[in-house]
Amino acid sequence: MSKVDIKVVLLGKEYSGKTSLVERFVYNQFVGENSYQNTIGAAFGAKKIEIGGEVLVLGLWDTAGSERYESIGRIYYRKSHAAVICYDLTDSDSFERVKFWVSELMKFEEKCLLYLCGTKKDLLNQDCKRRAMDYHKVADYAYEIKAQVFETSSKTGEGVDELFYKIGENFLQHRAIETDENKSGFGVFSIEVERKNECCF
Ligand SMILES: Nc1nc2c(ncn2[C@@H]2O[C@H](COP(=O)(O)OP(=O)(O)OP(=O)(O)O)[C@@H](O)[C@H]2O)c(=O)[nH]1
Ligand SMILES: [Mg+2]
Repeated sequence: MSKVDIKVVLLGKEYSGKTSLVERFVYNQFVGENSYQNTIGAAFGAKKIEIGGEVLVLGLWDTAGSERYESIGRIYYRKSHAAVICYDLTDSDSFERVKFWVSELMKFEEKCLLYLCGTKKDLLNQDCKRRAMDYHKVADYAYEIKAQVFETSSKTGEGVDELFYKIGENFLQHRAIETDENKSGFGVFSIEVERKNECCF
């Protein structure tokens, strides 16, 4: 595999589904709810994607969610183009951890684009009462911090490609704007965050 074009870090509470998200995207597999193995330190996966005829390599740094490894998370988010901050849609505590990583990134890695990812959507499809995080509340918070929101299931694959292809598209938009800035000598990059009207339960 050629060099990494887009550095993506996955952050979030332990058990929030980061490794499963990477496994679904990179290998198109889901090992199963009964075989949880917490990540120790961090793991790496990579995948080529094609957008508008251009091939890009996404490098995915899957960090350990356990607070024991917090300082390691910090090493991995440095110089990331994008951070996917995961929370479990059935666990409201996991969203508290999202806020922690958002404030870290906003302080120390201003250029990193933020993607909030609600995981385990299939569990809500089975039983909508299990939703612990209201989509609209998350969307309002995301709007404030200029992040984008996705809801995914690594079990069924729902929303997973959509998330990573969006990261690829935003990277290309960013690069195009930076090239223009170099020509004109000024300009500030930002991604226009849309407010999606998703159905919530
Ligand atoms: N039903 C369902 N279970 C999921 C999904 N994603 C992850 N899980 C399960 O949730 C548990 C934790 O998933 P992991 O992907 O290992 O979580 P993690 O965030 O990498 O955890 P740490 O490495 O400890 O930080 C595992 O039992 C997974 O099988 C999903 O989309 N649907
Ligand atoms: Mg893991």
